[in-house]
Amino acid sequence: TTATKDEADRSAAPRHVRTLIIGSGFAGLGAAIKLDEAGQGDFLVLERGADVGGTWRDNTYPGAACDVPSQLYSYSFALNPDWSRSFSRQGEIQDYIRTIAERSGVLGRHRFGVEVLGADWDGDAAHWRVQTTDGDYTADAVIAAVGALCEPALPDIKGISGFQGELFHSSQWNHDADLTGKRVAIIGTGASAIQIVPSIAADVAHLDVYQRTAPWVMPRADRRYSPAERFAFRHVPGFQRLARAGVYAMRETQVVGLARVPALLKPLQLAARLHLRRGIKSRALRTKVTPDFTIGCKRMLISNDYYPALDRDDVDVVTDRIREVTAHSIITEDGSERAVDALIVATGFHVTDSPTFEVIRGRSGDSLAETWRRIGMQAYKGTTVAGFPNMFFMVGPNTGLGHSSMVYMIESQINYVVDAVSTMHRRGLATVEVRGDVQDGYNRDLQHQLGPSVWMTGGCASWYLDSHGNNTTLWPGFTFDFRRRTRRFDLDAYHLTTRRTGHD
Ligand code: N01
Repeated sequence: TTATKDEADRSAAPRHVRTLIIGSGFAGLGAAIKLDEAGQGDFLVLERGADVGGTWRDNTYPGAACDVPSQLYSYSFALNPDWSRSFSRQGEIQDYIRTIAERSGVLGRHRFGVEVLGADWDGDAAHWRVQTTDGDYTADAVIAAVGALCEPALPDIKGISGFQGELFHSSQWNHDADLTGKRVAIIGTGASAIQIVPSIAADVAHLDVYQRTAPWVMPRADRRYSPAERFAFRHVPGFQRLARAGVYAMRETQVVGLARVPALLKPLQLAARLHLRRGIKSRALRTKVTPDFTIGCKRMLISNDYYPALDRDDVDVVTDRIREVTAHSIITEDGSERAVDALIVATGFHVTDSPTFEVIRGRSGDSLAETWRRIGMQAYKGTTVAGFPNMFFMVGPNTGLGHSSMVYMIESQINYVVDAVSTMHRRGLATVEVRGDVQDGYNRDLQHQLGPSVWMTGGCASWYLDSHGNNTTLWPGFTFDFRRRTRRFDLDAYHLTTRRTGHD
């Protein structure tokens, strides 16, 4: 019966909503809550997972925790006085998101387990046609809140598909796989790997860490909050907002070193070297894991237990390039072979080449991926793209941060998008499409600002850069500047048509 009903649903006429939100992580959920508050409650959230939370629902690997202080890692409209630590762990963040979702009253307008297969702009009807595993929808506006770090990038290594042991990506941890007493290999030394390594090192028989590029690692100022602090967060008016403001201000000062004057990063690099020296006794190992680029060029990592874990006798750092994976081993370029029972690939995500970009087709019929291959991955205010009317991208190009909380950027984008949807409704606008010249100017200015930044000059290759060599992921300035620019939907940057006359 269920199958018949599903088939009937899929063949039925498309269901129409004013706003369709794709994804229910911090961005999609926040947009839903704020649309509702703005009286724009005619929306539906499609989420391919079984719950809200996005990256925090998916990344359940051992040791998963946030490297942004807890005080900054919540919506400003829903502070969490109950954080137990200064840097929260995955479970606590996921619980927070779920609690907010339940409290908000928007869960009834969520459809879980529904994957979006494609979205096409229908110019005649002035709406999006969205194909999903639950049949077709049409929507006046689409908010694509699909996340930037959600499509696992699997390494293209000879023989890996024939590996006979456990094999999984860090963001798809197999909790049924018991690693106790096994020979384990992990490929990658990014933010995910450096949390996994110390969490499993003591349990496995042997751990090989395959490092292609050594990361810079700083101390992690993580601690449990005292009962007095927790009392104050909950009961002393303004105390938590003050704590949040303090952490925010400290983080913002890093922008000056990262983006404006990379030379100012020298003391930070010195501190990281001291941290390395304290964490690893063996000089040879220290040399092996000393980075060869300026700190900050790639994401700066924080950990107190990564270096001591690498220093264990039963952990090896392998820097020779991997030549081949066989059924039960890894062979490196120098010809040595290491037995492996379980292989963890902590190799990151498709950020600038997400498969989602292939299935969104705009006014000309070109996909977002084709458009971005041609002009580079760019948007206006990280949110709208010329040729894609009434489509709003959350965590779009150049909204990422190297220093502070993405939740702040997400909330800024939410202001902008909710104002856009409200404005369209109030003014009877059928379409809003950012002007190409405005988008060009905005991005020229961004790349100009990014030019001297450590992300461009620091001597590293990173997922911050696209295939054109441009930094298309990071916001180069202060986050309050982004907040200021996204406070209002700026109609004059857009081509508009109205429902009544066809033109405005
Ligand atoms: O992924 P990454 P991640 N052969 O892309 C290596 C966020 N995050 O999942 O540096 C061999 O950073 C690659 O090597 P190289 C955070 O924004 C946040 O760790 O490219 N190695 C690198 O070492 C972060 O930046 C938290 O030379 C290969 C690693 O794999 C983002 O997620 C926690 C390879 C990939 O590192 C991604 O982090 C965790 C290959 N073929 C993650 N391909 C917080 O705490 C890749 N590598 C908030």
